[in-house]
Amino acid sequence: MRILVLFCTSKSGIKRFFGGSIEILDKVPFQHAALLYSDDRMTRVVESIIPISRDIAYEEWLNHYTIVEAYEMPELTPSAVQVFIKPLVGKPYSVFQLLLISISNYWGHFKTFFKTDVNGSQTLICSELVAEFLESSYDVSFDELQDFISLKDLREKVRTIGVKRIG
Ligand SMILES: [Ca+2]
Repeated sequence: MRILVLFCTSKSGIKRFFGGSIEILDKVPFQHAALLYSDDRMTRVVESIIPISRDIAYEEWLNHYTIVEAYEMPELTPSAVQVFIKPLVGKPYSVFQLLLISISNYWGHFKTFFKTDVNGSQTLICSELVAEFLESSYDVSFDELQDFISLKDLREKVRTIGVKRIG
């Protein structure tokens, strides 16, 4: 299956407002990350959003977002995709993690107080969902604790294994 990591902005005003603050804090030109998987029969997107993460048709997803950058990752077998995606769907969103990442963007030392994950895979944010998929599917690992992986961290890692298709 084809796998793409999508970096995007929201088409809705209120989300743009909140997303905009994330964008400034993270110093990246987008607010959200999602995972696209596709074969001859379908194209779907998995993403962590408020209130819970979901798996939706790409056409429907496009009603809500504009893609800023997209990176194609190495292909995976359909069974691998299903195994890795399933545990990431239906997980609550963690606004608390956004707060933690925002604080650490201003004060890097803040992160060193945390020796273990705050909530791990129990609750997610968008960058964390994609990062977790990449770690389980490819031979990559992030230096950050899972709960502190920002959009900026995610893009740096995606660029090392993916090929840019959009942006
Ligand atoms: Ca988490």
